[in-house]
Parts: sequence; structure tokens; C-alpha cells
Amino acid sequence: MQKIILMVVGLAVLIGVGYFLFFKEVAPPPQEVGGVMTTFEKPKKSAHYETNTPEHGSVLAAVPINVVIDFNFDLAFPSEIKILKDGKDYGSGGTVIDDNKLAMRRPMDQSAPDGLYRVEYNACWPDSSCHTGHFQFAIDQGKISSYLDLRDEKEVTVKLSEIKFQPANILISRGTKVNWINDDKAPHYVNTDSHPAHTYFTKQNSRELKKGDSFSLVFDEEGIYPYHCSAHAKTMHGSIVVGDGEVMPKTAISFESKFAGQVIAGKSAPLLDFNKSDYDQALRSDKLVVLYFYATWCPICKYETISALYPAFNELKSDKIVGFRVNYNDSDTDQDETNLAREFGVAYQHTKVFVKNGQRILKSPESWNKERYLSEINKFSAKQ
Ligand SMILES: [Cu+2]
Repeated sequence: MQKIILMVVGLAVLIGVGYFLFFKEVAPPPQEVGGVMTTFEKPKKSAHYETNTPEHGSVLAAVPINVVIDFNFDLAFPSEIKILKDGKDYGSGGTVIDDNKLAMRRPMDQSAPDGLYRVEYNACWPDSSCHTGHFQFAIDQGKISSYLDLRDEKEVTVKLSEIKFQPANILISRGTKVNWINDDKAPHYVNTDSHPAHTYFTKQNSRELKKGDSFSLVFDEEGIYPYHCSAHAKTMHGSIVVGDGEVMPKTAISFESKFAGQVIAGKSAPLLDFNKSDYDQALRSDKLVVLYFYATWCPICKYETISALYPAFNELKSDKIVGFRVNYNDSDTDQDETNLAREFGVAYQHTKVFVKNGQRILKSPESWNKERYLSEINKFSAKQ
């Protein structure tokens, strides 16, 4: 009897897992696109269909350079791809069949707006029969805030380390050379999506990279380049966005991508509600860290922040400054904040402390006006 129960349970688990594996690709979970929860329809796969890039259900931080669909049979005229949104086709130029006849592609208009796209295709074979299919992807350029902004660099390095691309998501300028170097004992590859067709941007396919080996490529065209390692295709993914600087203001990217906490004021230089991970990160940087010890019950604190601290941060033009409003002796104060006050010997609310390169360089319990904030911050941030 026990054996039978075990068998039934085992079978149920197998069916459950099988169901999950089969359907998770068919119906991807709803995703946020520009702040709106978006549901992707089930794709329709034509005969001989294998894969496509962008992937069905993906949300991209920039416009794809092209849409590519892979098949396991010889494509023929008049195979065609349409990239549709609100009835408009954002394909640029015609559909091209690759030389090996196993993929067709269509470049995408780089001025395509954010939103949900439906790719409709007609795949035709040497016997003149055709089959249709469709899938969806979305563009949300707000996602660029999670990319590391390296647009000032002419040459950047991505390490293949601990079975990851590090950094995995980067934003670069046109003409930038990207070098991938394998730091792991395990051999890796750099492969353009999809897996295993590797057709999206075929120049971005390396040979096997053993420890110490490298692969380089210059990116000349704007757009997004999703890629992976074909030896670790399930987990090891990266993405490159090539932008020309108009994607969004650089300063907004550089701090939004680095700090998780709530921004209270500031554009170039953020003033954040204190949290330890952002503070630790700021300490490791070469930025001037400005701490303001604030108590909710303190009228001077309220007046000083609203009339002087916040407007000063809003006026700062440098991105070499990070501020934190730290709760002190009030009901919002947490243990990290208590520890920080103790570390700097803070004895009064509305005390400010400046830290640079891990060193305390100023401590003042006085009340400052906006001009005093700007002059002190600019003076200390300019010092090495
Ligand atoms: Cu790998």
C-alpha cells in the first residue's frame, strides 16, 4: 500500500514539474512596462520555428537592433516579419533571410517608442507553403537605470567570473570597444542571443574562452545587445545598450543605478534617506559624503532641511557628492543610525558630518543657511 501511495505521489510531482516546465515559457508572468503591469499573450509558433530574439515576454531597456527568428528548415521568399505597435510597423527596411536560410531578420526603427510590440511573421518554405506565427516583447527605457553607465569610456572590460558577466548590464557610447576576459577555471563563451541559434548580432560570438582568454568587439550601432554564455545558457546572461547620450540625463542614471534608497532632494548629487547599504557604497567611492542628523520632533531640523539643505542639494551640479538624512534620537531611528551617531560622537540633532575617503573631515552642530551649505560642500568636495 505504501509503495502505491509513493508511486502516486511521485507521478503527481512529475506531472506538476512537467506542467510547469512546459507552460512557463508559453505564458510568461505579467511584467512592469513603464509602470504598467503588462500581460503577454501566448505566442504562436509556426512550423519549423526554433527561437527568436528579442525573447517572447522580455522587457528591454532599449530598442533592439533587429528582430531575428530562427527555424530548422530552409526559409524562402516571401517570408516576412512585421514589428507592430498600435497598428504601425516599426521594422526598418525589408525582411532578410540569412545565407544559411535558417533565420530571418528585420532591422528595427531606432526611434521606436516604449511599449508593447507584437511581432507577426510569415515563414515560407521552398515548396511555396507558408506558416504564420507571432510573439511579443516590450521596450521600457526606464530600465536603463539598472545599467552601469560607462558612456565616458572608450574601452571597457567585462569579466567572466563566478559564472557571471561582471558587470552584466552596461550602457556604452557608439564606438566603444568591449573586452571580455575569462577569470574562471570553467571555459566560457560570449554568444549573442538566442540560444542555441546565436543569430541576433553574429559578430558577438566568441570561440571557447579558457581562463585568461579574451574576446573583443567594437559596438558602432545604437540599440540593445542581449547575450549569454552558451556553456551556461540558463544562468549566465548579459546585456549591452549602445546609446548616444540622449537616452536620459547622465546624472540621473549614475546615481539611480547605484543607490537603492529614497531620494529626498538633488539631481546631480542625491540626498538620500539614510540606509546602510547605500551609505557603505558611498563610503567606498571617492565622493564627499554629507550626513545630516535629523530628528522629526526638532523644529530647527525641519526649518533647516526645507530652507537650506534640500535647496542646496537641488542646486549642486557635481555628481561627486552624496548626502544622507540620518534619523537621530527620534522614533524613526534604527540601530544603524544609532551606531553612526555614536561613531561620529554626535551629541545634538541638526549636526552635520562630512566624510571623504573614509575620514571624517568636518563636524558642525551649527545651523547653516543654503549659501553656507553650498560653500562648505563645494570647498570640501574639491579637496583631494
Ligand atoms: Cu559560461
